[in-house]
Amino acid sequence: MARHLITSAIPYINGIKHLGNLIGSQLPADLFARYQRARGNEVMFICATDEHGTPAELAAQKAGTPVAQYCAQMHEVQARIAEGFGLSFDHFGRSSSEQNKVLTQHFAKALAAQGLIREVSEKLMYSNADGRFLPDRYIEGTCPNCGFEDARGDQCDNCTKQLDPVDLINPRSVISGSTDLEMRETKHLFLCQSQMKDQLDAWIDSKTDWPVLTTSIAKKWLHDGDGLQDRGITRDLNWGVPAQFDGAPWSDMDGKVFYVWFDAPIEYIAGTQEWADAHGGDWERWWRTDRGAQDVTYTQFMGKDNVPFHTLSFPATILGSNEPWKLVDYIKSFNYLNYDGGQFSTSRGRGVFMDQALDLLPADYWRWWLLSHAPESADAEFTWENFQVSANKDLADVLGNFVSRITKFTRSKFGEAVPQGGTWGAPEAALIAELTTRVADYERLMEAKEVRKAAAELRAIWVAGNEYLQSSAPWTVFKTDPVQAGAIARLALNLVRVYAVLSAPFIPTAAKAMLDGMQTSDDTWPSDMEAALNALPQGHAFVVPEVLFRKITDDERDEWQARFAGKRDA
Ligand code: B3M
Ligand code: ZN
Repeated sequence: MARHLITSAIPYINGIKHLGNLIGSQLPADLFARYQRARGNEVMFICATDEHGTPAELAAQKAGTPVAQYCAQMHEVQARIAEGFGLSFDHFGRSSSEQNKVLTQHFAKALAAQGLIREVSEKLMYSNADGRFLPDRYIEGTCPNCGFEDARGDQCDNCTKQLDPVDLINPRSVISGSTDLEMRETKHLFLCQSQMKDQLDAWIDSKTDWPVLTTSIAKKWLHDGDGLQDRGITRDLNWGVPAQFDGAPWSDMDGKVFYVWFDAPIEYIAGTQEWADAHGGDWERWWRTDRGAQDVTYTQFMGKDNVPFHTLSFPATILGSNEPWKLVDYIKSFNYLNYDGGQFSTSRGRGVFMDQALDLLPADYWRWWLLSHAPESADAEFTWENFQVSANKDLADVLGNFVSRITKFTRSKFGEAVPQGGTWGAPEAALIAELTTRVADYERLMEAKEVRKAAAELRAIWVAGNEYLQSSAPWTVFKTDPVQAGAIARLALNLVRVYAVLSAPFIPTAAKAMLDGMQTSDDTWPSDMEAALNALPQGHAFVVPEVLFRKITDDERDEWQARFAGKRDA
């Protein structure tokens, strides 16, 4: 039994995420976690809310709620929505946890012990209009690398280059828009990443199986321009992990906290500790290579904007500590999902957000469309036409129709039990051969985290069953040879169970309904197709499930398209 540690990038606490965020990390991570569990492997699937930093502080201020209370409430909101989407985290943690505070301070200390922390007195941007130092994300200006005018102080969203606010041309405060900014002296801790450049470079080079999207971003940042710079890992803020603590190897850091991007990935580990503390489990066997984690395969999922932090910054923390922590084995990254000819926009209410999606349709519709159109090789686009066609064809016409047709036919001719008698011949052998090949391919694609291609293969597996049913036409055969019609129905009913098992990582709710309909809890993976198609024996009782997927009407499509177009859209 293999052991899989799986993490999704942890969503910021402020606000509810849109479908583009969902397909960029949490949903594909869930697909992989569900698949590995279905294969009988041991899985630890961790996600959390990313609660520190200015975005949380400002959102709380805007909501008129103390920041700790705001985070607690928003965590509950996000946890509920995640549950609604069937995201099967073993633990959905919080980066503001005590565990993460202790661990973040531990890492800072360990890095200092390795000579990798420098204390730097530097001048930072102070906004006179706002009466505060401006964190990186609250300064915008023109990117010195590509000329993009809305680059943030920490990163350019256009060329993905990590930035320092001082690099920006014509900087302005995001809070007030003020350009009355001045540089003021303040002391901060710097992580000496530059000393680790060669080590990180060699490590990235060794990852020949990683997606090009992941390695190209990492390489670009390692080698473009100034390369890997030392980075400030503290900020002048109140909300966060305090940079001054008992046993800290520095002083005068009161009133400062660690940078949110320093503590956020550490929450992957701390989240596992939170899980262990809640369940009495052992977190070290997932994270400490001196405690069993050398046998773990660790896969991370994230959008492309998060890649530099996961290929360079977080590994610098892990490697730099010189302690036996588990490093990531595979980083699966995603391009962006656009919305109907533009971008999702939180401020303009453009596009579908996670809570709204669940109000419209059950999670499986969204899961199927998003995963089967995952932005892997390029950016992808959500359109309502495409969503409607995909749901109506794949889910209603192909899968749903197969299940409803065979269960209703059998009930009407044989009653609600798997028919007896009859034998399988050449058409059945051909179907079994095709399914065997396709399932092997599906397994290969799922292992490779080729999300879109795996979805296409699953769809082909559904189509194969439909075509078999169509061409073997038990409703016609029944008129002359009822026993043979029963043999066909027996295979097709067993195929409903097989489809439930194979489809569960994509559409868990429908898969459950299919198993319930077949009145079985046997979710054995169909490694031997012939055996799998005999799992439900002759005489086994079933019931006709409710309609699995209703069709989306043209009126609904048009109404939704108008509703989510964005309030201030021209
Ligand atoms: N919260 C950014 C995001 O939600 C950030 C990810 C942290 S992963 C450690 O896209
Ligand atoms: Zn740029």
